Formats: sequence, structure tokens, C-alpha cells
Amino acid sequence: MRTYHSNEIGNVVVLGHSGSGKTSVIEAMAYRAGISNRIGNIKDGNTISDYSPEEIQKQSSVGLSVIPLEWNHCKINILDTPGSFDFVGEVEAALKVAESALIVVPATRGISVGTKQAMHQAQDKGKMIYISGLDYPNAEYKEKLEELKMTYGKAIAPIQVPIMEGNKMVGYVNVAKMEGRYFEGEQTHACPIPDNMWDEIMPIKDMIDEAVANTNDELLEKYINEEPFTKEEISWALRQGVMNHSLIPVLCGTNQIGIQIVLNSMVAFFSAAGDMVNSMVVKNIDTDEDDLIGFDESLAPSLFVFKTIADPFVGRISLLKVCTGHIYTGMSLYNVQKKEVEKIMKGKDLIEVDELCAGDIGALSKLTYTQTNDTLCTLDYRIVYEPIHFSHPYFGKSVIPVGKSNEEKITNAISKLLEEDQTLKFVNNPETKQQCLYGLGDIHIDTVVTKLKTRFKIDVKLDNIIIPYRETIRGSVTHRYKYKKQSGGHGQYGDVEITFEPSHDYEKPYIFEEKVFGGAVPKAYFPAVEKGLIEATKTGVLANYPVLGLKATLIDGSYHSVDSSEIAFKTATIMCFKEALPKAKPTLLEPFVTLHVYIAEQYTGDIMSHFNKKRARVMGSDILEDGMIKITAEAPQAEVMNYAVDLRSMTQGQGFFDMEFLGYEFAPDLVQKQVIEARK
Ligand SMILES: Nc1nc2c(ncn2[C@@H]2O[C@H](COP(=O)(O)OP(=O)(O)OP(=O)(O)O)[C@@H](O)[C@H]2O)c(=O)[nH]1
Ligand SMILES: [Mg+2]
Repeated sequence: MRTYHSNEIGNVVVLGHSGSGKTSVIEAMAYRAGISNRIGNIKDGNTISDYSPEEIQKQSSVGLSVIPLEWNHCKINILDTPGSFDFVGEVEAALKVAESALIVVPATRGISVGTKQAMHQAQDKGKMIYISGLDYPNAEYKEKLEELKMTYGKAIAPIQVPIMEGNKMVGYVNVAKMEGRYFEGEQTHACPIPDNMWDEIMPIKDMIDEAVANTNDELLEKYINEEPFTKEEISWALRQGVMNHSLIPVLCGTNQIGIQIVLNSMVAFFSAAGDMVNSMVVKNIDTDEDDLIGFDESLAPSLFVFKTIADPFVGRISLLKVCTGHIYTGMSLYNVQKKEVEKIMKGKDLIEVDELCAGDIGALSKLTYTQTNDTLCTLDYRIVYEPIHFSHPYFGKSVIPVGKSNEEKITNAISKLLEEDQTLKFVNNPETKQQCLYGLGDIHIDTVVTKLKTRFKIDVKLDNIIIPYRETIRGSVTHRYKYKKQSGGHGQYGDVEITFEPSHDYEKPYIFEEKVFGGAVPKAYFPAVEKGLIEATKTGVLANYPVLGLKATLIDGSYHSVDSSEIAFKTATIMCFKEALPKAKPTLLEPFVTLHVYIAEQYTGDIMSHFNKKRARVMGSDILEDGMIKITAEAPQAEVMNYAVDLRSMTQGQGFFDMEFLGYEFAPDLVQKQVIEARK
């Protein structure tokens, strides 16, 4: 592959519902562009894009992949993404480096949740829609097109209309050029527009002409004077429309045919990386100001790492987009975040080119310090690119390694997977002794389990995360306990009278005071009493959860000049606690979290009534600048453990949220009963 310049490079993210046919259409593009000499398919697990064992097993994409194609003297880096919401982190990374988006809509299903999500994700990019699967017997091209028009209005521009014979697509009319083409094997040849299609074609042609007329005064005058536009004028105008987001060309075909026009249209209508529309703001570290820069080859070199792959054989592979200048093997660049210098080396089987220009995407191996979201640049022009804001993981499961050898290997393996995937989190909880893995949903976590098995040969089981309940008291009680042992020689003697009452401070296990009169318990033994409290509050009397919010006042006691000891007073305190607390209205505390949920207005009702069912309190709702609604609620943690999945199904995948620990509150009787029962 030759070196391409920024005005010859385009980066296109392919988006759409899971199973809409993204990977398949990309496979066909790669074949047409001569990258491969056969079209692989999902069922045989031999596509260029879905190559990992997990993807072959699931017959579905799991990670993003980059497929560079050469077409019409340009380089198009196609970014294939998984449609499943659980892998949205991969989409977020791909969106960061793509200037344009191709959205795949299946002719059998039409506008699904995934389509809406894709249109939303690509709202600030030039877009094209590909209606795929026209070979299915139940394909409904016209209905899907109508649906698109209803949903997205005038922007929808079906520049290609299929010529159907029964259920079979045998060719198409290119409405921009007003010419028909028939399929003949892998080739197409020109044909007249079929007579029965003029009624369908003319309104579309009128719509395109209108759009062309609206792009500038010169063309408007031509339109008013009823002069026909040239093909070049139409193409230029469509490109302007796509770049300013006022037009979304719609193409159609299958995973075998109709591919060439997609490739032609991407080159014709999508912006090149080097175009001014793709400028962005970066932070200049030396001046502490924001610089507006484009993908400009004349500037000092810089690059942004948008994805890391931990390959068990090759090691770390960093996927990057060159933002400015040129990068070439042998040069050194400075990692701004890590404050380290990295040498750019030619990776085995990875970089096939010696040089990459601004706007291009490539892969580097053997970077020592660099991770996803890092910027590499020169010391003369130190800048930082805005990081990818990945979705936060709130869906958790406890991971239990099967067998001793897996226990030892798991930390290392998971740390590699964490490096690859910024939407995963791994937390060791010493209290519950659980190793907790957090992700974006159940499929996400299950895929990690598969990766552990296939890549690292580690078997694990999953379990629910234990909710960290606490215990406290609501009443007060004064209790005396005398610990006395006489077993020959030295005895044990500790005697304490303690008042236990609520401290109302649920951030601390206890507050200790003493009001001992006349040295009934010598001062020297107060620390021993406190040690007893530290020990005792670790395990409550209801369900063995740690205790919070206790006030313990030592009011009386006695001692023995020979037999009293620190250990004796500590033991007396622990025993006193155990006997007293059941009489002080012990109560379970449950953890509460604050949720901020961001949704489109139409989902407000569903979100509110769902919160109601989950014992949550809605604290307020705000309308944000972009029209989104932000709802703040406080809810018991146990009720919102699956909120990632619940919110997705309520908002068709368009809502997002964050969650943080709020504090502890008294659990209602029913919850208390259930929790105590479960701990027996
Ligand atoms: N007949 C027919 N089958 C298709 C077409 N496009 C895709 N398929 C099949 O539909 C299934 C799903 O296609 P994929 O390409 O994996 O879909 P995807 O959008 O990449 O799915 P995810 O990676 O899960 O998001 C596969 O079995 C394909 O062979 C098409 O145009 N015609
Ligand atoms: Mg796929």
C-alpha cells in the first residue's frame, strides 16, 4: 500500500443493530477492493473482520476492527463495530477517529433500536445508510425507505433504487446519474430505466434537484431557469449536503451485490480527513490554551491511541490515528500523559507501510508505556487530544476461579483484558472476599469469561455480587458483663458496664466514651475496652454484617489487681456487646446510591414509574441544553444492580447514567427478613 495524503484518506465507522449485516458488507467491500480473493462469511467464521475465537463462536462482532481499503485512488479505513450495546465501548473508540458513518439497516427489520442508536451516535458525522439483505424473501425495501423518511425527514436521499424482478434485486437505478445498471455476475452493465419505475424515480429526482439547488445561488438560478444540472454539479452538491449533515444518501443491496456503488459513494460524498470540517480542538500544554487544528500534514507529528489489543503472541498492539504531520518507523515521539519517550518501530506483520500521514489510521506494536487515550507528539509541539469518554461499567458479577492454578493466573489475565477494554473494571473486595468484575451488561461479562477461557486457558464461575449491608441499633441499652476465669495459677478478670445507643453517624462503626466514676475501671484498661469494640463491631448480631452508628459509653465496672489484663477487658467488652445488642432494637442498614440518568424526554414517564417500583426517591429533574432530561434519584443499591440492562430496554439503548455510593439507610422489615434469612 502506498502512502496516502490527508486529502486522500477517509475513516468510516460502520454502525447498526446487531446482525444487521455490517461485517458481511465490509467483507464484500474488502473483496471488491481486492484485499481478499474470496468473500468470507459469518457462518464459516472466516471473515476478515470477525477473526477472534469469541467472534467466530458467537457469529457476531465483539471488538472493533479496522480494514483499510484502496478505492478510486483513495484510502478508506473502514471501522467495523459490534452492534450489541454491551460492546458500546468499541463504538465509542471508533466514533472518535471516524469522520463519517455508514449505517446498515436490514431490509427485513427496518428501523430498530440499533438503527436509532447509530443515527444518534453519528449525529455530528457525515452519514450514509445502506439497506442490506434485499435477497431475503421477506425484504421490504419500500416500506423501510418510507420508515426512514418518516423518522428522519427530508434528509433521507435514496440516490439508488433497486430494480426488482419478483423478490430478486437484479439491478438498480442511480438517481443521481439517472442511469440504470443490471447485475451480471460480479459486474454491472448500463441499461435504460425500466418503464414501470419512472413514477417511483421522478419524485426522488425532484428531491435531489431541490437539494442541489439549495446548495448555492448559481445552482439555484439554474434550477429556476429549468436548466438541467450536470452530473458533476449533482455529485458536488450531494457531497456538500452530506458534509453539512443536511443529506443522508440511502443505498441498497445485499452482502454480495450493490457493493461497488457504496464504495464509489463513500469516496464521492464523505469528507476526507484533511478537509476543514474535520478540525478539532486540542490542549496545548506549553501555552495552556486550546488550539484549533485540522489533520494537517505540515504540522509537527502527533498521534492519538484509540484502542489497545493485548495479543498473547505479538504483545501489545496500539491502534492509532495520526493527527498531524507524518510518522515513520525509527522516529521517537513523546507520550504526554506518561511523560515518556516511545520509539516507533516496525511491528511484525503489522505496519505494512513505512510512513503514515495525518488523518490515517495504523497499528503499532511494542510501545512500552502507551495506553488507550494517550497522545504522542514531539517535544517542540506538546498537545493533548480530548480523550474518548467511555461508558462507565456498573453491571457487576463476582468471578470465582475454578481450581488453585486459575486463582494465581487470573489477576494477570484480567489486567491484560482491562488494558484492552476501558469499559471493564475489576475490584477486589476484602470484606466479602469477592473479586468483582464490572462491565456494561451480561453479554459483556460473559464475553470476558470466554476470553479468559480461550486466550488464557482460565476457567471461572460467576456469582452475584454480595450487597454490603450493615447493622446498627435504634434503641439504647445498658448492660453489664463480668468475665471471670479461675484455672489454677493466674486467672482472668474483666468487668464492664456499657451503655449502647445510636450515634447516628453511619460513616463510623462506633464512638467510644467513658464516664467511669472513682476509678472503678482503671484508665489503663480503656484502650482494651476500645479494642473489644473494634473487634465486636466487625460482626453484627442480626446477620453478621459489620456494625455502624453505635455509641458505646463505659459507665462502670470493676477490676482485680492480679487477674485483670488487657485481654480480659477486651473479652468482657465483646461479650457485653453480644448480649446487649439484641436488646437495643438491632436493625439492618442497606446501601443507597445516587443515580443521574440522562434520557430523551419521551422516556421520562417510564423511568419514573420504574424508580417507583425500585423503592427509589426521585430528587429532581432538569432539562439540559441539548434537550435531554437529567433525572436524579436515590435508590437502594440492591434494587439497581441491573440498572444498566433495565435502562437500555426502557430507552431503546439511548439512555445513559452514572451511579455513586450515597450512604446507608434503615432497611424495611421485609428486606431485613429476606437478608437475614439468606445469611442463615
Ligand atoms: N442473505 C443475506 N444474509 C445476510 C446479508 N447480510 C448479512 N447476512 C447474514 O446475517 C448474519 C449477520 O450478519 P453480520 O454481518 O454478522 O451482522 P453484523 O451487523 O456484523 O452483526 P454484529 O457484529 O453482531 O453487530 C450473518 O449470518 C450474515 O451471513 C444479506 O444481505 N443477505
Ligand atoms: Mg459484525
